[in-house]
Amino acid sequence: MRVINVAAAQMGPIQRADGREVVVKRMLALMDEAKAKGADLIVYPELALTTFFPRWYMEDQAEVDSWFEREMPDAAVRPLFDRARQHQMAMSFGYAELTPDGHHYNTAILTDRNSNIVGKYRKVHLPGHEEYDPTRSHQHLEKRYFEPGDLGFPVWRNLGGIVGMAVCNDRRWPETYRVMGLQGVEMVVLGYNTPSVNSQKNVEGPEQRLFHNRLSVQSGAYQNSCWVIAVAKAGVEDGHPLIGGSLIVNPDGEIVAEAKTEGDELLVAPCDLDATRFGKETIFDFARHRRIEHYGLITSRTGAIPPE
Ligand code: CDT
Repeated sequence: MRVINVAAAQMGPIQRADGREVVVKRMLALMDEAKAKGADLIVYPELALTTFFPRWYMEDQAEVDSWFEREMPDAAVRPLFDRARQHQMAMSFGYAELTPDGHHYNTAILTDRNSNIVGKYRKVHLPGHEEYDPTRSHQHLEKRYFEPGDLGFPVWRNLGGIVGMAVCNDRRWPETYRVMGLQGVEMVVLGYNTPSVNSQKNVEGPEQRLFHNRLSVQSGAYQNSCWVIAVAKAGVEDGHPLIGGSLIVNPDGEIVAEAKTEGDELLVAPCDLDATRFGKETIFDFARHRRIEHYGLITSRTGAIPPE
């Protein structure tokens, strides 16, 4: 057995006025609880340090940039790195990254037990739109504020396993998991901020959104025989509700832990990486069963083109 005790640290809402220091204190409390429960790895949500700011339409670039981190760790986040090292706990969390040469990404990092950053991932599948859209019940301006990630879907050796990352909307795309699956991924960690209602279809409410969350994460885990840890930022942020439903899913696609609240809530489960082997050596033995000669359209065509 190669067990990683994983803590999925769901976070309740972060209001627009909440400073990073306040948020980091909440993250530290979750980390201490994770340590008390024997966690080796703690996973926090997408954009864990701030409110989900892409719901706000902004024209002033200085205001936009105030939501981004220019270095990692910066002063506000350093206590998290220090505590994680003290606890000998690896961690992953999402934040808005502004690079020294002016690029903006929706990023997640992975650290080892000594708080060294061993992995960085930049969100590839950016949902939403670029301009203010008055037809929507709320805005989702990720395409305005971020560039698509430029790092692909790497995986890293950490904690004796092979770990990959994704961010929110990426979890809905089978390509995300498969590219990591082809590198032998054993655990995918991801965070999300998912509005409880579809801004373009108000009958799609929280129940259906939670269903789609489970469907995406469970199928990604099963089809690639890996663990998936999916962690929400949840609850009502300045009047805008986000779903909870954080999940720890095993390589059979089964849910082993699921959040019950929309607040700060810790799920801890022992994840045996050797449990990925059966699926990887049988029904999803890619080397034996994949037929890449038939998959060309996946990388040569972006949108669907139906026959005449
Ligand atoms: N943060 C994020 O990627 N949220 C999206 C909302 C999709 S609706 C524009 C998600 O896939 O959950």
